[in-house]
Amino acid sequence: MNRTSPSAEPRLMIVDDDPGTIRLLIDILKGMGKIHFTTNGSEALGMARSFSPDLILLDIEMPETDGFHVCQMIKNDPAFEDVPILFVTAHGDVDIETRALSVGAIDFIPKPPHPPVVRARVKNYLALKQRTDQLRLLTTIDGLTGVANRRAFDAALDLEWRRACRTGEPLSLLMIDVDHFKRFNDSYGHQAGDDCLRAVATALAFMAKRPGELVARYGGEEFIVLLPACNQEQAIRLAEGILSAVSILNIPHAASDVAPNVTISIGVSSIASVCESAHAQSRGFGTCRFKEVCHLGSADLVKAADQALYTAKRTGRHRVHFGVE
Ligand code: GH3
Ligand code: MG
Ligand code: MG
Ligand code: MG
Repeated sequence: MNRTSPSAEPRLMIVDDDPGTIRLLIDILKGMGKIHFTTNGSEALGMARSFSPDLILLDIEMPETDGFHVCQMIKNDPAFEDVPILFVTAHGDVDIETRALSVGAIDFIPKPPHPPVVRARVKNYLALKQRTDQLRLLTTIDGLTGVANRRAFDAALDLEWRRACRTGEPLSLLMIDVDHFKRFNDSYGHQAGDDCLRAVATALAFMAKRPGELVARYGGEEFIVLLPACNQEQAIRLAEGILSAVSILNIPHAASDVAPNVTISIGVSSIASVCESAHAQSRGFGTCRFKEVCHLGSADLVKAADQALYTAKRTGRHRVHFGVE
């Protein structure tokens, strides 16, 4: 996702087939941020994905892929939903302006660019982008632990579930619950309980940090980890690693009958096995053959992880469990 921290240097991207205009814009924008540019419209989406711009200046008239098309491609990717795109154009034509706004542009910069106007517009839209990022952060991050919140998890899970159904890639989940946490609060106090949750969340985030992996606080003392492109065996292996990582935090828990320190239990689920038990057929190799009739949804993956967690608890805690029994 493209989210700038308030202190980060803004990233500006210029797409224009005319090197002269690019040079001029770079000169005008000097000191306002880090600039990447391309003269080729068809390279714009790839550059946006690798550079994560905070703002894009886009030429309309370009050979092959014109600005409208580039704008549409970029705006189709949810990662760039909040990134302002300003069209740089010599046209004052109402139809062109309407079309540009309808494909997702936020404003225009007239050609030839007038330096004070360009700087003022860019400054305003960068400020807007920064405020949007801060709001996004507030609505997607769990205030206590700093990991993603339930809402952010639900959105990411929905996206990854659909992607996995489309591509046949594996997808796994870890549902994690702190063992005897009520007793921990009762023994050490709620404040210490909060510190413990923060430490556990940090350990989880440290362990699951491959691109696309997401650690979220699912509720009270429960966390969930989304593992795209990760099969059952890999998920179980990571879960075992997470179990050890929390143990070696060595947070004393005298009231636990599991261990002298804080431990967790983990339920693991994987899309292949959820689909297999529903369709009595293996999937995960190539695209799903049951797409038309499938009644499964991402909630089934969560339910399977939850059931596995329940078994992990019932069979002694401080363990990883996969499957219902
Ligand atoms: P189990 O091993 O079966 O999971 O037992 P448990 O005691 O951990 O589970 P239970 O659901 O009985 O208790 C969960 C406790 O987590 C109760 C609640 O006070 C505590 N808790 C939930 N959210 C927070 C929080 O934000 N901070 C603190 N300090 N405690 C919390
Ligand atoms: Mg041009
Ligand atoms: Mg619980
Ligand atoms: Mg618990």
